[in-house]
Amino acid sequence: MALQVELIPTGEIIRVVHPHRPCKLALGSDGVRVTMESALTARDRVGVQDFVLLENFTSEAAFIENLRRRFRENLIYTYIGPVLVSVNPYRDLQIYTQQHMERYRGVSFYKVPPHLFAVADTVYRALRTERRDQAVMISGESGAGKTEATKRLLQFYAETCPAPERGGAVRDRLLQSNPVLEAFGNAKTLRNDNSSRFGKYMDVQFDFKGAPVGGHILSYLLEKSRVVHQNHGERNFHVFYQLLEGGEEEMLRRLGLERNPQSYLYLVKGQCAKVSSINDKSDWKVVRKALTVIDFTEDEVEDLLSIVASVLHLGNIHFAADEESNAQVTTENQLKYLTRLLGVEGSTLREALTHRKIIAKGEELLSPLNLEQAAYARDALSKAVYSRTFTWLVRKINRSLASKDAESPSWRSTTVLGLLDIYGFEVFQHNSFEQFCINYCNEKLQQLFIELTLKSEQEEYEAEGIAWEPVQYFNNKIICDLVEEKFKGIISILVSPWLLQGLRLGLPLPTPPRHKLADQPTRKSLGRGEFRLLHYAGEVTYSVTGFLDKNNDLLFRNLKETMCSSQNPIMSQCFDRSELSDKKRPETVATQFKMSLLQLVEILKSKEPAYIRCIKPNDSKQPGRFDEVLIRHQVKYLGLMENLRVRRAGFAYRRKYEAFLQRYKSLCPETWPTWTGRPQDGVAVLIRHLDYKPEEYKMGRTKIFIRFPKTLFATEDALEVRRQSLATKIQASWRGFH
Ligand code: AOV
Ligand code: MG
Repeated sequence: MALQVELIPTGEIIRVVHPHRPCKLALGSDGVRVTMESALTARDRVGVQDFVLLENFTSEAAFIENLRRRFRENLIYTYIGPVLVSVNPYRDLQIYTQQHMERYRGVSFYKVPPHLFAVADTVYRALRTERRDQAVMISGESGAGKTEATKRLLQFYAETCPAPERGGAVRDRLLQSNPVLEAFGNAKTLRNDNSSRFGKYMDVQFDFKGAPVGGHILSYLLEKSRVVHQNHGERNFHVFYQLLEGGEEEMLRRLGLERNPQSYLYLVKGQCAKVSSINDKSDWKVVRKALTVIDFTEDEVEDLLSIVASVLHLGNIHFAADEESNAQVTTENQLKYLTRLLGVEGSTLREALTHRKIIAKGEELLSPLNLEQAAYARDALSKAVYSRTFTWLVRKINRSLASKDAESPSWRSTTVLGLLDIYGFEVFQHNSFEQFCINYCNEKLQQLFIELTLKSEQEEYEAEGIAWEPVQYFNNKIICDLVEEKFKGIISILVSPWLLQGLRLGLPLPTPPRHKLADQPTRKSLGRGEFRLLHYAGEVTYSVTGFLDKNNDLLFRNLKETMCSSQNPIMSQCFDRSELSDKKRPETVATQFKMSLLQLVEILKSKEPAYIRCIKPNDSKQPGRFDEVLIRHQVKYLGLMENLRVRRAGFAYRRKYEAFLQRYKSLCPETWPTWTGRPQDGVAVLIRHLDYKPEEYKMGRTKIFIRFPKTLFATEDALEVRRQSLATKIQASWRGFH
């Protein structure tokens, strides 16, 4: 067989990479005299599967190189201790099959290569054995793979957990809630063809036997401005395109819709109704089936789609100015459909779209709107209708997911496993209120990650009686404070009168103090009406145009009244009359968001955390491309190097005495084949036999801590040698036998 070698000069040494058995050769100075030094292990080819085992753990270059090697071999998962780092492969690697689930199910984390399912299984087993609630926090920027990971986790639990005694349908409902929520809450953006435009936290409830018996979803701030406007290259929410592409003729006729998305103003602003990676028609089939699984009756489906269609009709409502410059509706056909689909009086809706009702001194006054105001009112209505329907949808799904045993005593014995999948950090050319909220949310979760990982490491060292060496960590609390602090924070000043004044004049907001951050893009000077935040993940310049409107989220009173009178059962649940009599000024969007995030943080803190840190390998959504600059930036801002330093804090490796002994006991005659004493004493005997030096390790209360990777590697190599010699002996005895 011809030997193919690839020569990579690295200083004095030339590496010869054999496709099957890599080996390292030293080149002599007097010609081609080569001496084989030693066989390279798989480590040189595919990197280490836990970053804590990197020789040079403080080197970012070594970190990236390890990621690169693994990515090249399609190994997208690597650990930092218990934290899973995942690089989006942008291709189907066939690594989530039934066989993979079997392989990882019930198997110790460290016995199998890193995988999402290993985390899934570890979390599940902790939930069962310790009976503590768990939370898997998945983070990373837009397009890094959070939503995919969440879906795979759910799939793992649905397929590997035992079936509940009754209410087995809950597994299907858990899975099927996804396509529905994605249809209504995801959209194509420039960063991701299936970008989540809402935050999602999902609890899966398990009974005492470990069977999934229910679920509950919390959703966070849907980006509703997308309903009426999309930037170039982006789309509206998937459901609109799905309905037009996949809906039956008969249904579209009832809804008064045409198939072509180009007919709808709300669908063409981004000029990319068609996306090559998306099949709206087949996605629609999935969504339609899923609606049935999550308990939608035919009538409810019809009511829901009537609302989706109404939004499209609303977008096509045109106005013309009469001689007094007051807006008049000119699109009678649209109005006719709206009247029918929403179940409202035509004249009421017409009046509400063109007038504003003001109540002064107990008297109702109707003030006509000009063209601009009418368009504003129409868009505000579309946004309100859509976003409230989304909230309704989440409630409806929650009713379907609710454990049917909720009233029974066994309910109290359930444990929950939370999955957090939010919208990732994003920066566009133009960043507005939506990006401000999304990035603030990411900032908050990053802070939680820092707090919790540091805390748990510290606690482990203390529990094991090992001295803790403090590690410097970048703390982004300063940015969270800047956004959310009472009175002084940006969210508070968004409702302050002086700011209103400032924004109208286009004055910039105060810029926060600079702090150490990852590679910053070139700074451009701030324009009028702009402010800049130095987020943990990079610098973002926000434009304040529209900030206040979006924050105040105003819907004129007569539009609310009209919707309260709707005969569409979903609409009438979305618009409640009590809202009309409420005198109190409603909380602004950002304030509500802040409160819901604070609650989310409390929920997460009350559970045992697990982390998945997703990395996006390139900006072109392509497989196989490892864009080093982009990746280095993410490694930096996700705090992965610091995470690694904290994890190492002096020790590369730690393992429970039982597990360590079990793995290596064959290397010492005194512990092989069985050790009957305390595992800790067995480990002491074993490492004495292996000649560990005192500075190489420490014995904690339940675990051995090993300082350098090379100590562990030497032990691993010894194990490999023993295995091979054993295999040779077995072969020889077989030969003898024959
Ligand atoms: P995100 O949730 O992190 O972005 P997604 O999970 O939607 O990102 O991933 C974006 C796309 O990358 C997916 O649609 C897949 O095509 C691909 N992808 C991600 N993970 C994998 C994987 N493990 N294997 C194969 N392909 C994958 V955002 O919601 O925009 O923050 O807001
Ligand atoms: Mg997502």
